[in-house]
Amino acid sequence: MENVEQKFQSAIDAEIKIEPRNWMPDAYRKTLIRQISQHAHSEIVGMLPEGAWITRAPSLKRKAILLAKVQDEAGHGLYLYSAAETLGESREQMINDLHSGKAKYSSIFNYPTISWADMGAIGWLVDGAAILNQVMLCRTSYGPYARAMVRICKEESFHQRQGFDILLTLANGTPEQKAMCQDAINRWWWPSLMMFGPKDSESTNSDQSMKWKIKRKSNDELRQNFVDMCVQQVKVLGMTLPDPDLKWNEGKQQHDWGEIDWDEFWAVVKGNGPCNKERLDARRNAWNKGAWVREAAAAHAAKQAAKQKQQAA
Ligand code: FAQ
Repeated sequence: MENVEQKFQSAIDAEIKIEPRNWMPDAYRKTLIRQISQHAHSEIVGMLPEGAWITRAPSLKRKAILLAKVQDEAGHGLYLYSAAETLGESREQMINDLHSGKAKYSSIFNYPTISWADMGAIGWLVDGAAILNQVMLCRTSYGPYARAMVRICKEESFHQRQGFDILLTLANGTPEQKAMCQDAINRWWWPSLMMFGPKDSESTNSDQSMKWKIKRKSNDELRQNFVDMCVQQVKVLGMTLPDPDLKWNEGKQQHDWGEIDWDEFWAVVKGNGPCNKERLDARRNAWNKGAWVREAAAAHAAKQAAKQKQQAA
């Protein structure tokens, strides 16, 4: 057994991708199922905050763009569920775990979207944070996950650009539009920083995930990259980030910044955020309302299979 584990680790160290039929330690499989399914759930639940604005987009062009973006998120969820299925987990089980509240999804999607500017802030900040994390995942050690991430990242970068474009338009608009833009940045900034997970010192999974090259950068490292990137971009908008402690540290060649409200983070992760209940209710309702579609598809597939059997006989 030790020998197989050594061989597995050597393959990882040599940057050889692990594929579904390769031997892998149980804990590696479990970690991947946990992370990939949480990631899939985040994409699906993540459609809800923006979906609420499709009918209220300010122009046909903005509506078409937002519609396409939300559809992309559904596609990302589907690639990711498929990647997790290659590890032996059924989609039904994953979806049951989401609906029962057992499985997690990203904390960020438990915040409300109260103005059109929130569509811009989600695109710029939430997709921006997601990209930083996901670019690293294009090189993750499990083949199907890495390959799914390549396509997802291409689409996410379009998402980020469309969000920035919404904010830039508002930033160059009337005083009310400018205020809306700043308000959205103020509300989404800290929750976006929380997307990267707990501090490294409190991250239970990071050490092992880094050894297995599932993760290539730590939560804090990615969060720092994100802060440094946003400080530059917010200047283009002529807006500010809501952190009085944010300043350039010449010695470290990076920005220092304030403390995240970790009590808020854990409350949201544990199901007590502003919209946790609403989000899960929406997903459960959608699942129940779609029962007839699943039944019709299964009945059609069974009929086709019977027809083919009859023709072959
Ligand atoms: N929210 O030990 P760690 C998107 C949990 S996709 C909720 O550091 P790990 C696209 C964590 O699961 C956004 N829970 O965990 C989009 C663990 O609990 P567990 C999603 C969180 O796995 C944009 C515990 O805390 N992206 O946005 C969060 O090593 C716009 C301890 O944490 C991904 O899922 C959180 N923020 O690192 C869609 C990327 N942070 O499972 C629509 C893939 C941590 O042991 C609109 N995932 N937890 O019970 C990852 O890279 C990692 O899983 C991390 C967490 C970095 C999220």
